Amino acid sequence: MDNVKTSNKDSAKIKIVGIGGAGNNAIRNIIKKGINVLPSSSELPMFFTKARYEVDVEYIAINTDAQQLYMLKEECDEILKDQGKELKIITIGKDNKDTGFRKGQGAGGDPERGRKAAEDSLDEIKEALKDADMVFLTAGLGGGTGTGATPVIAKALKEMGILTVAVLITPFLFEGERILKAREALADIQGYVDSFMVISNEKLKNIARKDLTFLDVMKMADNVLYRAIKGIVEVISYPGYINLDFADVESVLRDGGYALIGLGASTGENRIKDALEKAVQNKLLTLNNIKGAERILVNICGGPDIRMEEVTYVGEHIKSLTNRDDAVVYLGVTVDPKATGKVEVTIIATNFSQTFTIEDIMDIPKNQDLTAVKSPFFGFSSSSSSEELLPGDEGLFGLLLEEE
Ligand SMILES: Nc1nc2c(ncn2[C@@H]2O[C@H](COP(=O)(O)OP(=O)(O)OP(=O)(O)O)[C@@H](O)[C@H]2O)c(=O)[nH]1
Ligand SMILES: [Mg+2]
Repeated sequence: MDNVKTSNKDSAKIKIVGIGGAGNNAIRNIIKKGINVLPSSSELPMFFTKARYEVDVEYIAINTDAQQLYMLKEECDEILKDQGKELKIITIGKDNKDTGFRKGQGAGGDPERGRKAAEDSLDEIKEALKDADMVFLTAGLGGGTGTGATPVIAKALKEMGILTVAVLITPFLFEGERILKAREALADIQGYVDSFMVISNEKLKNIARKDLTFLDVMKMADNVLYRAIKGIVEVISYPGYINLDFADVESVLRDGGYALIGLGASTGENRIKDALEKAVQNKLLTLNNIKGAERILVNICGGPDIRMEEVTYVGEHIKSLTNRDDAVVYLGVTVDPKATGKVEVTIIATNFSQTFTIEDIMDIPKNQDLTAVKSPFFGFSSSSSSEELLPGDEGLFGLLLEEE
């Protein structure tokens, strides 16, 4: 912990970057659903106004596919204009006779083209990211653009010393050899970013209710991704009784390696116990257990009726769940005046003592033949996961799961 670099400012610039088709969809979903960086002052009790931490969130979409980017920009700018913002888009790459790459026309499932495109546009990408305090990189691995470009961008961010967290989606098993490409890219990315989280389409498919459609499952993945990023950004920005700020979050995420984010919400008599349990055993992310984690950030968000004993309960239990005496816990409490009756627990756990294999992280069964299916042009329409379909949080954390 001694050499963890932290910032001592009262504001932070966070950039959320979506790379390739799935990454661009993720950006759309985040912008549509929104992140609460600033609750309006009138909603807050007086004493919170002092604890406010300024967070500026900027959205950037990167793709080789220019048409997807223009459509996305039009849609997102309509929503962002109320906040006085717009989506920044970067079409990467330049014409290349050797690889057959044409600027603006996509990478056709070839990670090599995606990689080259990012390298050809690296100056523009770095220019767009250089003033960030923290960057989220999000992409679906398995295609050409996200798979090839994300490692290049992650490497550049490491060289710039910017705190970087990757939130990655990995393919369904039936996508065959795309999994092999995803595995390779994940191994690279993990060497460059501070922390990374993986949302496995395959895992979601396995735990989802059996009557769900293909698109429903992808939307679940997109919503988990949304909740993970929203969880981290809101912990930093939302004012609290016990306030966690950027430096705390940075201490947990800097050089954190595999990161688990858990989210749990509950109401009723046993709400705190229930919410904590759900957050710790987050079925939606791979490796759902905080055992072995050295650094943990926990934020409890409740209504004004949140009880002292509830906060104490979380504080007392969380460390024992890691099974480590040296675990460091950062505990925050925020109060949302509109959330009476409800508690939400957000957990980010990093620096696990055990080493995880890429197969563990991606949920790939042992002895699986992954080369059988050739799917270089396995296509997803760019708006496939854009509409609201799920009934809010319940949909994400309950109704859609087989066992709940
Ligand atoms: N959950 C979810 N997964 C997606 C979505 N779109 C694609 N994926 C997954 O992400 C992987 C990569 O797909 P894309 O993001 O479309 O690929 P790309 O990076 O644009 O690559 P090229 O189109 O070849 O340049 C796929 O194999 C799918 O497993 C989406 O909207 N939601
Ligand atoms: Mg694409």
